[in-house]
Amino acid sequence: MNKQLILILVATLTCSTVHAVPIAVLNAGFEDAASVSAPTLVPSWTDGPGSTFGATVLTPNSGLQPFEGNNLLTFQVANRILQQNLGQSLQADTRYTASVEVGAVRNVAGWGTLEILAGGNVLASETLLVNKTLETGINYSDWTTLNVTFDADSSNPFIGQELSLRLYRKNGNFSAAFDAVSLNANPMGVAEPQTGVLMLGGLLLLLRAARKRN
Ligand SMILES: [Ca+2]
Repeated sequence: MNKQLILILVATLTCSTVHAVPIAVLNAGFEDAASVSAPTLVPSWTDGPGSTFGATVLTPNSGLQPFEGNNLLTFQVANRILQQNLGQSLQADTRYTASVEVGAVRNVAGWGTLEILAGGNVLASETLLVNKTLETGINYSDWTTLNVTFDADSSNPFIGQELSLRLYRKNGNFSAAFDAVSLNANPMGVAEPQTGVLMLGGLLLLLRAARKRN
C-alpha cells in the first residue's frame, strides 16, 4: 500500500474519532436524596433571578414516571427559574449542545424552557410546549428531548465568562417536567464522524483504483 495513502487513512480515522466533551452538570437527574425531603431546595441548583421556591422534585408513584432514576423536576409556580453555574468558562470556537428531557405531569398546557448562559447572559434558548390536547404538544406520560445549541465564535463578547444552564416554565399550568440535563462542548472546525466515514469511503475507492492500475 502506498505510504501516503496509509498516512491519509490514519489521519482520517483519527479525525473521525474526536467526540464532544461533556461538561459536568451536578444532580442532572434530580436524584440527590435531599431534594425529596426538602423539595423547594434542589441540591447543586439555585433559583434564577427573581425566582424563589418554584421548583419541586417529585418521586411519582403514578402518572409520568422519571426518564431516569426515581425523581423528576417540575415547577408548581409559573415563571420560576432553576439555574446551575457550571464552573467552566465559555470557550471560543466551540459548539455547546445542552439537552434535557421534557415531559408533562398533568394533562394541561405548560411550557418547558432550557437556556445556555455565559456571565448571566442568555446565549441560546429553546421552549417546548407540553400539552396532551394539542397535536403539536407532547403526549402525557411521554418524554421528549429538548436540545439547545450555541456556536461560540472567537468574536463572542462573553468568551471567558462562566457558563450556566437554566430550566424554567415560562407560563401555563403545573405540567412541564424535566429530567436528565446535559451539556457538551465540541471544538468547531473538527470533522464530524459522518464526514470522516464518508472521506474514508472515498479514500478506499481511490485505493482500490490505484491497486487495479498496478
Ligand atoms: Ca431523574
